[in-house]
Amino acid sequence: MIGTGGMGSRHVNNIQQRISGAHVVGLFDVDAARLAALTATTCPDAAVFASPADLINDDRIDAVLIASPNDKHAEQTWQCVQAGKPVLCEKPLATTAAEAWRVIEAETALNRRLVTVGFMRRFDPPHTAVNDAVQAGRIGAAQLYKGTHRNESMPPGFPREYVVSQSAVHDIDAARWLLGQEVSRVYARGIRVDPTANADTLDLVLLTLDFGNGSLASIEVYLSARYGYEVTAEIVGAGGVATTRTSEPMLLRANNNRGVTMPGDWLGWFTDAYIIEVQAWVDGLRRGQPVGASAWDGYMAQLVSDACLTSLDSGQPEPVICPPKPAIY
Ligand code: ISE
Repeated sequence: MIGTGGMGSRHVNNIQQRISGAHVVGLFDVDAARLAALTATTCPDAAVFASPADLINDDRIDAVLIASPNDKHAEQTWQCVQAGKPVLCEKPLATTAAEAWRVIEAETALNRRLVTVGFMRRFDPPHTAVNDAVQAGRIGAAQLYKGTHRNESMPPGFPREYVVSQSAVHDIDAARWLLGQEVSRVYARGIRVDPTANADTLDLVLLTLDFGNGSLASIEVYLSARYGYEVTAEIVGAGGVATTRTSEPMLLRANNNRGVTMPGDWLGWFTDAYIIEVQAWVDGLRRGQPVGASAWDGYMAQLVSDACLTSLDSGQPEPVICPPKPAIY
């Protein structure tokens, strides 16, 4: 495990307590206190490494899960590929498409997939149910992806590009996955709603994506929705519509109110998806079959993200020039 912040420590706890077939044998983080807390409780037998490279290249490590800061992902994933170690890298694979392409070059040189990118919605039961309906032809040819992605709030100083390169990449990947198509053009617009946001940060964005077969996507990403955390996805087809649904644990009627409690972030909303994702990754590794989003998906998410950021600046639709997809993907 490289990185033991909010996401990394959730993965550590899931692996130790909920995942079968794997356990945490090595940790790296720059925060010694976080490491001490984990080795004192959840993984007392784990070795603490002085650097990501030391962990990646140690013979005791069979596979690596990366949850370090975004700007470390591409280099650490590249190091795993160079070491021949399977790796699940939390999204985004990279902060730009150019950075992600270096990982693709390393994997294609090896001529085998080692990389899974942590687009966990591909393992989220409401999303997989929509995908199953689409794949089974139950709604006819998929025409339109409609997504809403609302965060309760964003950390102070959230950089302008993160609303797309860190947040919207989930929706971009989900649209590509559920429509089964590549993006050909984007149009991105945004509004600065939160007065505490950086002057250049647009915390409510609307992305319109065109796909190669004429299908479309409309994606709202709202980083300061205030009421809670919520993600929805819908595929409109030629013969029907498939929409994600979540079953809230309890409906509360009290004080003249009737409603459900909303989680405050993705760890609460996608609790099961993170477990299903890592269990599928571990099971796939044991079968020698990588699962989930590939480095190509990680690259395409950043290529579309780059175009969306350009569109936000230009105020115009921008093309997405997709290179040939290497045969290993
Ligand atoms: C965060 O990094 C995540 O990956 C969450 O799933 C997403 O909802 C959030 O907007 C991102 O900042």
